[in-house]
Amino acid sequence: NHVSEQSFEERATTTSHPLSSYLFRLMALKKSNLCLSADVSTTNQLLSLADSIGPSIVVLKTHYDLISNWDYNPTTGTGARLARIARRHGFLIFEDRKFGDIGNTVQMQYTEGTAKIIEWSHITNVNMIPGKAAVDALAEAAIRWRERKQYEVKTDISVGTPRAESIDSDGEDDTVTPIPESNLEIERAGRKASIVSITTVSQHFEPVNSPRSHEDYEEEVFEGIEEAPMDRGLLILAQMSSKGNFMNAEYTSACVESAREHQGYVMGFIAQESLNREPGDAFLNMTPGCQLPPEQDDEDAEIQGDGKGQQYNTPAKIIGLGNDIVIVGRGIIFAADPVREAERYRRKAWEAYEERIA
Ligand code: BMP
Repeated sequence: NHVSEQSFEERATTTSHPLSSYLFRLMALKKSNLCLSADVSTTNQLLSLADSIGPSIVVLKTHYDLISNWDYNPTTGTGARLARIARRHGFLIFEDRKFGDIGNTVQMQYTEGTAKIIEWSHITNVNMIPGKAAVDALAEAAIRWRERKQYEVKTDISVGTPRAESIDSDGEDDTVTPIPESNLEIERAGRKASIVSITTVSQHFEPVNSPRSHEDYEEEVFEGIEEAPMDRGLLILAQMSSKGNFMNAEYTSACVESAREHQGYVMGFIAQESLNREPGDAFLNMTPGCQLPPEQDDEDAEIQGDGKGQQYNTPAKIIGLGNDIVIVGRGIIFAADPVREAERYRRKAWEAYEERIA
């Protein structure tokens, strides 16, 4: 349809959602429409993966409740550390929480409780089974949160947080993958030119509980990319990849209606096809259930499911259907060389996008 023929640059200027606009610019800059589903079991695995795959992706999807040692500290914990890696590599964090309860409960789960998801995750999602009120409630919570943040920034009552991240083994009991010498050295599909110099940001922060000196903290940034806006966004789970799921056409249409009612907060959908159906629609469509056949195999080979209900399509098929971002988990994580495999997925999904808008 109309929207799927537009470039991401164009969509960055036409969307009314500040976070979507940022994401579209990031996609154009990094030449990536890949989201990594970081379904691992420990904090170190998560942070190492985020750091090594960061250059290839524009979104990193978490399930924080899969992490056995998730650290809830708001400034030194897992969420805060992940947010710093996200800032350094230029990607957004998406907690795949699939909220699914009455409005009051989802508000509390989103902003309070152990994980305080809204603090570290730019994007989250909702399972609209309880009705549209769940979306209304999350939107309201996000507005209130933003007002509070703006007040904190204005009155400078927030504590300075470290702006750069480095993974060390302090207090962690699992294996540590060192950060590569310099990510600037890694040339990926000729995109080296878009990566700029190292900016020292020591003047901006005071490391919390850190034995390191300021000089140890340096931040690499993608040229032209500023920090993500202090906005939050929601994706509505409108279609699923799993076999025999109960999300029928009527249900999906109700999801689209709800999205239209909250354009300042809802960025788009988790779906299997583009849900931009009417001329005014300009939503983002992100699609899980994505794998590539092994490199040596036929590109068009059928991909088997995982034996637990998951069904897979190739990036070419998914992007060809008008979806914008492919979400890949085990296809990358379980590869012999995840960094190289992430690049293969990024390239395939990007080529499919280029073909679509051509
Ligand atoms: P994998 O690529 O390893 O199959 O992982 C897919 C990821 O996407 C999982 O984290 C899963 O929870 C999520 N997901 C999905 O597979 N299908 C959906 O319809 C919605 C999802 O969030």
